Amino acid sequence: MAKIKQKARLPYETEPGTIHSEKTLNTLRYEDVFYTHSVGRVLEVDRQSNHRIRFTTQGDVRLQVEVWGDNMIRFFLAYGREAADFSYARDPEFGPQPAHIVCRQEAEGYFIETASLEVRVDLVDAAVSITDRATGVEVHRYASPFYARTTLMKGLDQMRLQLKTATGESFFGLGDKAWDTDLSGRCFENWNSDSFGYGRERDALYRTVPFYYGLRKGHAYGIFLDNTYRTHFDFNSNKDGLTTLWADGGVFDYYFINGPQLDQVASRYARLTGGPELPPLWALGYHQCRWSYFPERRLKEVAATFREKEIPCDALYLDIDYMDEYRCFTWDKKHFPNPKRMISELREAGFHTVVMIDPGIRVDEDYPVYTSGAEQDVFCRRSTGEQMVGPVWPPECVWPDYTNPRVRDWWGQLYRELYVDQGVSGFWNDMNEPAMFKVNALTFPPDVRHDYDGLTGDHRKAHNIYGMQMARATHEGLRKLQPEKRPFLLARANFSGGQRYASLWTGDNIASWEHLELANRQCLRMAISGYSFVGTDIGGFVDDPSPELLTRWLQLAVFHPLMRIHSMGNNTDGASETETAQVQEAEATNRQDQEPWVHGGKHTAHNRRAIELRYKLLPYLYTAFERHIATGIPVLRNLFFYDQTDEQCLKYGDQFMAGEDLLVCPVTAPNLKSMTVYLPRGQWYSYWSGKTFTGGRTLRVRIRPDRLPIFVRAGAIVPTLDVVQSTAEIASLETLHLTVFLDATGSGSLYWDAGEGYGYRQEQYLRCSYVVNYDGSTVTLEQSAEGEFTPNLRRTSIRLVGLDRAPTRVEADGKALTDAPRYHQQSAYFTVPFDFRKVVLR
Ligand code: MIG
Repeated sequence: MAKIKQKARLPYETEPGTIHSEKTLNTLRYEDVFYTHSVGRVLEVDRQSNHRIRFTTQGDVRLQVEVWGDNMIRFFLAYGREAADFSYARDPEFGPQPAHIVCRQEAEGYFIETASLEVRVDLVDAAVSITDRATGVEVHRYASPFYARTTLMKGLDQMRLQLKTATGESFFGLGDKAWDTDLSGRCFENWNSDSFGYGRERDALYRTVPFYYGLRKGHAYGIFLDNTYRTHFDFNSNKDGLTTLWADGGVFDYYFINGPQLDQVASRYARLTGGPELPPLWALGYHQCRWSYFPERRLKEVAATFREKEIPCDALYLDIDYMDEYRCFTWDKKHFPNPKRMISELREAGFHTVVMIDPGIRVDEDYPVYTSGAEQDVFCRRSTGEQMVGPVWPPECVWPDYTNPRVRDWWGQLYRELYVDQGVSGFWNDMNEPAMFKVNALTFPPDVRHDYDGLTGDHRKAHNIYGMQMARATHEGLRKLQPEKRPFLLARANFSGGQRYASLWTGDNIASWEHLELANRQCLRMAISGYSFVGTDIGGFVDDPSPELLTRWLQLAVFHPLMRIHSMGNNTDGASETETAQVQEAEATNRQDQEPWVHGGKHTAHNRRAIELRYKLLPYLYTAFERHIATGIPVLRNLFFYDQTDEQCLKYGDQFMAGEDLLVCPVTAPNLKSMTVYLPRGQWYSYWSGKTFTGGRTLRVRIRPDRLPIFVRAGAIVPTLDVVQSTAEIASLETLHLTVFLDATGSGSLYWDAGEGYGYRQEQYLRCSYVVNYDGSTVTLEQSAEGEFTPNLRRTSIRLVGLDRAPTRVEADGKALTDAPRYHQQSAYFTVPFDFRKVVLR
């Protein structure tokens, strides 16, 4: 029997019987009464400046259109007093770019034409449509006029845009969603939430990125809604051909970002909201974490075991238990009697120490952070004027209002002792949604007030940027305290643009195969949403991974820019008072250690091998990171970024490109002997065997326990280094390895610098560009260099893969090599000086 389809009430529609429109009688009383507002008929168009066009209309919603470039249009829709042109998300250094703009008015529409786009505003109701001029594809069209709603009790409570969805249109991005790669068919909410043990279905996670990609008829575009209130994105969940975006308040300030390539959308969004700084090189090494390592003896034991078992590691973390009863910026002296000595001893052994700092400040008259904060009036207040007091780790906390510049300065200075005097290398900001225990809302009540950089607002407006402003305060503080050092900050809650201040981990995940798959999906989604410096709790935070799961997770995380094992351990001592039942239950069953050696034998060997691969690939990763900063192209990209016209790429949503050239195929199920992967069009090499494959087809590959299937684009040149135990040893390496995966032509590059500090901004960097040509008999490989950094590297050991016979002669800069090249399985191996200009191989 056919299922009878019931028309579901759309989420933005009002519940019947609760509130009423303006048509209601004056003699009756209701819970609440609402009024609707629109832009209405366009009466006059005023081109205020070259790029800004203001519409005077009949309705009470104001519309302004700005051209921010030939491929970026900003729409500013405001009601009532909500009108300030202010943004936390936008990169302050970015603004409208020069564009070719022609405007004209016709009988029924006003047209704004740029080199790439035609924007039409209908005069009758101010509905907008946008067409790509080159392809003629309509990429943006209102399905109904823009709508705002106010209610007597709540004021402005909805700003809503409804767009037409094309058949087969796909949607990606939107920051942290554990859902499928393609977001179509579902409605999502953005509201930063502490999400302990979240699952695939859970909607609002720790961070908010109201930016998505649409892919329509092979044409990609992006929409960024710069609104910090709770926002909702419904991608055709009712199968009615509609995409509905709405915000619970504020200004509807959105950018249409044109492609047509996904990469172009990514890089334009990155221009708009900014990119991260180059991280210190050690931060791209392997990190070991746990809740919590203590006392000092235990931490030292972990450090020693890494070195003894020769598993590379650069950073060790201290979770909340290092503090004196959860007082941020203090030490538990019983467990850590002399932090400065301990940190410097770890440093000698090549380990950086990273410590946690939470936003909840313990209410305690004997605690200087609390007393100085209270004195300087830095803590959030409720609408009554009282301080906002609530439970987190300390049973009573107050929270700094990071939306106040004065408070950010105060906060930044608090790191002085840890960062400057004691030698802590990096920080980890947790619980900054802000998370609060004991209440279902998990956070502040809506009446809490915020400075919002002088504009003032309540928590509904500031909630989603609270964590971002904490990260900003920390980042800016660290920059001021040690201007010569690159800060390393890991933060949990965040908002669009927050990638300028911090890296992130995806929060409290679970040790399961499903979560391994989610981990990858979340990292990819964050990366294409502007955050390339991402990682997950490897092995899972809650529960214990099987040996195989931990290994597969490590193998995958080699390619996630933040590579860190973290697990919750057993923390029933001390914290139980404020813990939720869910946390207590998880703790009771979650007792195992989660270092790479815990499963012993071959498992340790596999885990070591994964981490070693990470260290070998550091030059490749670092180069990819630098390229991300320069171009906005994400370090990780779904396969369909490689070829957005190929539907198979979309189907294999978990495969991804790490950097420009490596195609990674995660193994997300146990006991696999083989699996099917997809190679997009073009020529590919197996990273491991050097065997070549023609793409545009699926491939059944054998799975080995000690590595993932990895492929390389033919023509790629991949720089690697020998394995070191920590990045501290890298400066003394003398050999760079280059693997050239031959094609008729190819290219690659290496970006390198001191790995720390800002010398690179004064020419102290090195960028080697390689070009290779192969005509079937002769290979020429040329190198050109730029920048003034002189590394310790002396030689380049080259492997040319894909030859069909052994070479007879190799010349470097006109001189024959003294050592004949070695030839093995279609690869030639030889070594040349690091600064070679041209190698010819016959
Ligand atoms: O309520 O500091 O996501 O990584 O280990 C838990 C203890 C608080 C949550 C973080 C997790 C961290 C834990 N924190």
